[in-house]
Amino acid sequence: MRGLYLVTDRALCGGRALEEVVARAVEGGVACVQLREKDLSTRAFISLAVSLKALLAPRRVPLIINDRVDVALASGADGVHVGQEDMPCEWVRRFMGPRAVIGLSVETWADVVRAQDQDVDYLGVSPVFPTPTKIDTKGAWGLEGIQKIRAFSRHPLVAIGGLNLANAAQAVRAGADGIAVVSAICASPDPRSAARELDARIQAALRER
Ligand code: TZP
Ligand code: MG
Repeated sequence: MRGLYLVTDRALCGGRALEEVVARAVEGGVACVQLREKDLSTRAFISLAVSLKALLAPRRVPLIINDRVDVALASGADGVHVGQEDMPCEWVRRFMGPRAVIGLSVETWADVVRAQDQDVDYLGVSPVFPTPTKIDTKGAWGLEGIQKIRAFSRHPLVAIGGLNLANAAQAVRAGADGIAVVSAICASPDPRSAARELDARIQAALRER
């Protein structure tokens, strides 16, 4: 997981269709999309996932589903992102198969240590900074947290939480391989330009390392 990673939030898209915002974001350089839905019915969740998969597959952008292995399997998504209270990653791997992309959020140092023996494709460093987009968090890692995890972990790191144009490059320099954003793209009046500007900073910082 390298580059710019979009995590969706339909409420932040305002009146715009999620597919529209995602399509523009991908034009701007988003390399991976996670569909995150907390209140949709299973049927509507699958339907939205199928629609995003059809949009993303021809563009070779992977679709990751937040939490829900059933929705990922039903929609042909490329992977699943789980948190510490969700299905254990061993089970996600068993259901999704060896080629699926599995992401795991780490919120504490104990999570990071445990993840070292887990068969996941990246760690979501969550959250880097406090953010109104997700408030049920256990504090924030800060840039020092990314550095500390980078020095220890064998996994690629995707940083998330309060990241934007002003701090994305700093998170990469601290050791993040990917930068995940919600509001910086979903709430932008111009998701394509927002993605393009973010991606330019991220790619420049990745090249410097
Ligand atoms: N997980 C940790 S922080 C977060 C998620 C889903 C929300 C990040 O949102 P934003 O708007 O990019 O700060
Ligand atoms: Mg979760």
